[in-house]
Amino acid sequence: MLTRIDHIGIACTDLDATVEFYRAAYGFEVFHTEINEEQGVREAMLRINGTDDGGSSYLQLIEPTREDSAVGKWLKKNGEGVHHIAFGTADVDADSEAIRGKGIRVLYDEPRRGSMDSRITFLHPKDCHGVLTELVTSAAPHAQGEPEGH
Ligand code: CMX
Ligand code: CO
Repeated sequence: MLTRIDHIGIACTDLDATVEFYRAAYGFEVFHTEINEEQGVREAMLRINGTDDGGSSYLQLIEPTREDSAVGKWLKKNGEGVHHIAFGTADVDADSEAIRGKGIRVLYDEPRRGSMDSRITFLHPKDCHGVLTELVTSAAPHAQGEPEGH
């Protein structure tokens, strides 16, 4: 069952400048940063709120690490902006298989590693009315650690 917005993925050309915008405009702080070479992104997670299932909601700011990555291609075509939405679930395997069974294309045979050791998969935007949709099962909340710099 999809129970929350896990994150909104925002593609940017300059991650540091975008992080600074969210800090200066709204006071959002960086919770976590990493490079995910498989996905071709350098990313910053800004934690917006906790939720009652123990998960959280984030903005995921993503800068491509290479031009031929999904985000690199998308940025070249569209410029900066909202790239995908991600729903949180306790069981990405079961939910993605159920959604696949409805005829919606799930991009991976098995979920892959996402931010903060989460497990993720994607649904094809052409089957979702133009929205690239990610499904996420977080690592156990205790494994997410404390925000950076705290
Ligand atoms: N949102 C909506 N539509 C999108 C899209 C997006 N983010 N990305 C591509 N599309 C559309 C394109 O506009 C294009 O439409 P038209 O044919 O009408 O022009 C169509 O989908 C095909 O796009 P493409 O540019 O040819 O790109 P590909 O088919 O090579 O790749 C996709 C599209 C969705 C398969 C690829 O982006 C993908 O595998 N995404 C999942 C992985 C990912 O995005 N990783 C980065 C984020 C990592 C993270 O969240 O942790
Ligand atoms: Co994402």
